[in-house]
Amino acid sequence: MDAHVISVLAGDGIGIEVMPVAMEVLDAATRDRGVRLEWREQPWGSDYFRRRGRMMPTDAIETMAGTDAVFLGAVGHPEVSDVETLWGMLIPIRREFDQYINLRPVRSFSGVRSSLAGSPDIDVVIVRENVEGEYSAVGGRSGQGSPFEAAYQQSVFTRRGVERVAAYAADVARARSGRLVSATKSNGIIHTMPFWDEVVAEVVGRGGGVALEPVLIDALAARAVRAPQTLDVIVASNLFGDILSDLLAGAVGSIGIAPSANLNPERRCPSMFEPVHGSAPDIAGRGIANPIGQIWAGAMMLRHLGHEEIAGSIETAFTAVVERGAVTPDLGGELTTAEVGAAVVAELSARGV
Ligand code: GGG
Repeated sequence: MDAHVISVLAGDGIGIEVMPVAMEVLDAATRDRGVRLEWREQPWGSDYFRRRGRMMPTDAIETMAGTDAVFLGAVGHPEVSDVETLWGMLIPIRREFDQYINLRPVRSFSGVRSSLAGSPDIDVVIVRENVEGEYSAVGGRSGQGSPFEAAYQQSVFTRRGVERVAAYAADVARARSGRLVSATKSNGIIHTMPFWDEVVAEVVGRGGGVALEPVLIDALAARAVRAPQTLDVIVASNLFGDILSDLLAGAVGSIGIAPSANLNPERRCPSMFEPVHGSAPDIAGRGIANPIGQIWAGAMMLRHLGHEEIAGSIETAFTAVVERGAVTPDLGGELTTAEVGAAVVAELSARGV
């Protein structure tokens, strides 16, 4: 029996609703296949913050370090500052565990109406730098209360940080079409972005076998809407990668489908798997959140843990469910979160899993 201990952080809002559904799907897919998932559920998040004044206990990282992976739902609450929720939970986990790659696949599903005219076929992998860049704690404010008040935010791009994300993205591109688009803005951001361009070109050129195309982020946003079928693998900084992945997921039809993997490729620390969506307070508590992003993130987790075949069977099952229209309202359906989960479990069973 191959056993894995998983830290489960359902978090806030719809995270609490999609997480148990995804756990059920993963349990169903692994049962009888020689894999046992031992879930360690943690009550951390905004409710914990309101009771204890912090999103997670001080020894949270140490606690999770002893587990094989982190499965995260969503963080964010209308009554708690976004700075607390992100910098008190999501960002420290990414940084403490050096999860420097954020892998975000986005693809079309037949039968799911794209938000774009002509329903272009989208199949893109975004490789987002995940621990530095524009997400930086360096900065501050001055002149509060005066007309000269100002805020400063210092982006930090290190050679090592850019090199390792570029190398990872080049490997992903090599395994796919051999084409890699690098999101840049070196005409407007005149220090970090020319540095990004130089280092990405050096690393990709050194490895060979990849056609690199730097594209300004504004033009890339337009291209993602106008001609997403021309994109295959994109390497992007922390902020640009975050925005582009939401944009492309929205273009496919719903951000509720999109998964992401926060990876420590060297496996020195646990990696973390989460849907791209946030806590969605507007629909939280209604049982209608789309669980596919969380389920797909779970499949990515199993693949990372060495269970390629099981991951593939989950992906095949939820694809069949989505493509026959058994979906939540964000995709035009009428099913609840639990009903979509049950449909995926039934599909696994029908396929002999
Ligand atoms: N699924 C985790 C979550 O709640 N993400 C929302 C969010 O704001 N993420 C920011 C980021 O990925 O940098």
